[in-house]
Formats: sequence, structure tokens, C-alpha cells
Amino acid sequence: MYNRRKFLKTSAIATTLIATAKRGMALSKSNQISGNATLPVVISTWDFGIAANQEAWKTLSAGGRSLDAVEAGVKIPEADLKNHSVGKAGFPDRDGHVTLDACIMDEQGNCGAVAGMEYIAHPISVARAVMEKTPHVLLVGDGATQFAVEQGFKKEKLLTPESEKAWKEWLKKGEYKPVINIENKSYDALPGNQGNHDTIGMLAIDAKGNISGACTTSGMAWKLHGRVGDSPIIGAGLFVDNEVGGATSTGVGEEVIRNVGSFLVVELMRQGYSPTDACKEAVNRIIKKKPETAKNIQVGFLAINKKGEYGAYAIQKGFSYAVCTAEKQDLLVKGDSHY
Ligand code: SD4
Repeated sequence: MYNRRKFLKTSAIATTLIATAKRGMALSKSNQISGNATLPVVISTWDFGIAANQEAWKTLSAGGRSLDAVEAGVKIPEADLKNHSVGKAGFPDRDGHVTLDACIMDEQGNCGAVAGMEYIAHPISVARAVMEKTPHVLLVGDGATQFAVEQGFKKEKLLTPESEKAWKEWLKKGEYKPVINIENKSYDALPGNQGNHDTIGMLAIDAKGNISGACTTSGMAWKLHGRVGDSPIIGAGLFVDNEVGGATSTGVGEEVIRNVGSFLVVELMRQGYSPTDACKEAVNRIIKKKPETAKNIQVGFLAINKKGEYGAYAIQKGFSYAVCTAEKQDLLVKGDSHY
């Protein structure tokens, strides 16, 4: 009996030591801090994140809730008709339908999402309504549109003449090929106007230290009708854990879903990885599984931890993100990358 008890005690100590050693290993890798902000803070993907952050900042600087901030922030690119991959004026699928994906998550782990939703210009607000007014997390297609209309959202045509023109141009060849970093190319500069992916993912911590996130997109342009990417999938395109931090993604959603990317980033931060290192590890898993595919696609992760430290990492060069704090409202940072 004595021996058994002694054995159990010894093995418990050994397990603790191994766990501590593993944690120490993780911690020793996590020294790369890209940015460290005083609270409140808001960060978001790509250059258009600057204007979105500025809107979110109005709520945060007034002591408001991070959930309200992220919703208000991402509505800016959703409403921007020059932006062809978020909200109204998003490029359609190959059949000419503009179908929108979005999700939102708050500090209590509540979340809501819509996918493949047509005719409603602000999917992020419908996602919030799903979260707050239904027992569900995700509504898709016609059901999402129907719910939105019942909630008082206006039904409107989302395909603008410019997007329709680009789609008709694309139909001439009908070639489906993601364009790397399309988010940072102007519409006119696109080869055959083939802008076909772009997402805003936003993470905010309010003055009380509470974290929320939002992610919204029209997905890959010229996608198959019915295709849903990572952006409305909780854990893939966005994940928030108020004890740890939040993460969001941009790029080819299929690879993010396959690796449950944003959840992975948050879990790595829980183990002690810095935001940048957690994003890097998530990207490395994608590359390791499909090195050839990874050469020709973009996937980027953006993350923030509870302390307000933030960072990003992408497969390809050219991934930028915007940061807004009391010190600076329009900071644009170049994310690190594998290539
Ligand atoms: C998707 N992840 O639908 C989105 C597109 C995107 O930058 O992020 N583009 O797969």
C-alpha cells in the first residue's frame, strides 16, 4: 500500500514536471512580441482595417463594449462599394449570386454566424442577431435571409454594376484561381478584375479587458454556388476566449477550416506562445501538410492576447494589419511571413 501510494505520488510529481517542462518549451519559443498595446485596443486585417478600426475606436474610447466596437468597425468595409469582397458590392459566385459570410463572438463565448446569405448588406449584424435572439449559432442561405428580414433588415440587391461587369469578364475564361494578397490590390489593377478573396477580421479588447471579435466577407469570388469559407465558422475564421485572447484569419478558407486555424492559435497562446508565434505555428501546420499548395496560396492569421500583445503571420509576404490604440489610431503593420 505504502509503495503504491509512494508510486502514485512520485508519478504525479513526474507528470507535473513533464507538463511544466513542456510549458517551459512553449514559453521559451514565445519571445517574439510584435506589438504591445495599452487597453483598449483594436486590430484588424488588411489596409482597410484602418478605417474600420477608427470606427470601432469611437466605441472603445468612450468606454464601450468590445462587442459593439467590432460590429460597428467591420460595418465600414461591408458598406464600402469600392470593396469587392466584403458586404455589398462583393464579387459574386460563378452563377452571379453575391453570398455573404460573417460571424461574431463575445467575451462570454457567445457567438453567432450567417453563411451563404444573399440580399442583406450587413451580415455581421445578422450574425449578432443570430447570437442574441436565437438559440442557434449559424444560419445559412435562404433561412439566414428570411431571419434577417423578420428582424427588420432591408432586402436589397448586392450585385453592383461594377461587380457584375467583373463577373461577366471572368465568365469569358471561367478560370478559378485565388489571387495572393488580392486585398491590397486596387480593383483596376486586378488581372481580368479577378479579385477573388478578401476578408476583414477584427479583434478588440475594451477598457474592462473584455475581448470580442468579428469576421465578415463575400468569400472567394467566382466560388461554386453554396461554397462557404472559414470566415463564418467559429474556430476557423474567428475564435475568442476571454481568458486567453482572440484570433482571426484571412486567405484561402479551405486550408484554415482543415486546420481549425483560429482555435488553434488561441490554444497555442493558452500554452504560452506569443500571438506572433501562435500564428506562425498555425501557418506552419498548413504548409507542412500541403507544401506544394501552400506555395501558391495566401493564408494569414492575426491574434491578440489578454495583455494586449498582438501579432500576425502569413504564408506569403504582403499581409498587413491595422492597429488602433490611444497612442495611434491608424497604425499599419506588415505581418511576418513564411516566404
Ligand atoms: C474565404 N477566408 O472565404 C475567406 C476569404 C478571405 O482574404 O479571407 N480572403 O475563404
